[in-house]
Amino acid sequence: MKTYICLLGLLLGSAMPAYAASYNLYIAAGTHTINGAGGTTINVWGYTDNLSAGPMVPGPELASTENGSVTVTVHNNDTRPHNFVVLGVTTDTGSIVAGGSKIYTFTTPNAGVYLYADTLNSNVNREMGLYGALVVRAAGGAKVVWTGGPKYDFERVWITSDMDKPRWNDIASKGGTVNTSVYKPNYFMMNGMGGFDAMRDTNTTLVGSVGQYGLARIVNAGLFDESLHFHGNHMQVVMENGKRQVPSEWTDTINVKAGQTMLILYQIKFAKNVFPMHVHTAQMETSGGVYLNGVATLIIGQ
Ligand SMILES: [Cu+2]
Repeated sequence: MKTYICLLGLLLGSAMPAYAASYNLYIAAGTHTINGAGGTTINVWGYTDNLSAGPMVPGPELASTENGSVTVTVHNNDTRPHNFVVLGVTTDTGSIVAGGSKIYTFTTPNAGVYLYADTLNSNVNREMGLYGALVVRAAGGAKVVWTGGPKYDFERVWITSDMDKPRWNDIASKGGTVNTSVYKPNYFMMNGMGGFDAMRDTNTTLVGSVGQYGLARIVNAGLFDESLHFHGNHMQVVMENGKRQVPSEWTDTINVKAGQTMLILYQIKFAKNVFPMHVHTAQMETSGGVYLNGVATLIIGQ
């Protein structure tokens, strides 16, 4: 559940109000299903904002604006210790005991996108599904990447991830000790979905008219680097790990390293055309060994 309070806007009628966002996140154990051929149901741990629902993989999107203030109360309803860290933003890496809760308050930095995750347990907790995105938008609702920065017409958040079901999820969910020196993921996800769903999901596909700019806020929550290839046009990297890229680079393939973030601007070039956006590592295009049910989505020119 989230609530927004426009502090300065209410008090002063300011044109540039500072927003305060407040969230409750619950950590729970449960299952996550990947649909389509090769898909399966995996034991996961995740954050959710719905106490009566199971874990969400990825966790709920947190949103703020430049220099906004965010309060996140994290309730650990699991039987193991967990934590909540916004990478590059918050510094408290201490654990929240089972059954306990902790309040995190922070000011959001540059507009962009940030990974939040459980950093405990040698990456096992993150791999199990404890991750999500913090989106920081420009002040005042402007469709610019940051105040005074490049414009966009529409935006998507893409969270990529991977899971090693037999060696990590099956073991950790049953209380066993994962041998973290062996990681051979067999499920690769785009916004928690296999590619077959992600190529149809209207919150994931990049859809626009010729000339429009789509902003993709990309978070690699997985443990493998993602080499993402965009067909149909070149694009510009405008931010990497919260750092603005000026002048930005034109490319058709980007490498988003494990745990890192990137913002790209892609201009729709062709009407009535469909192009793929996919990971360039064949193995990572799969779920349960089935090709194209991995990290993939579509770019659609209307
Ligand atoms: Cu390609």
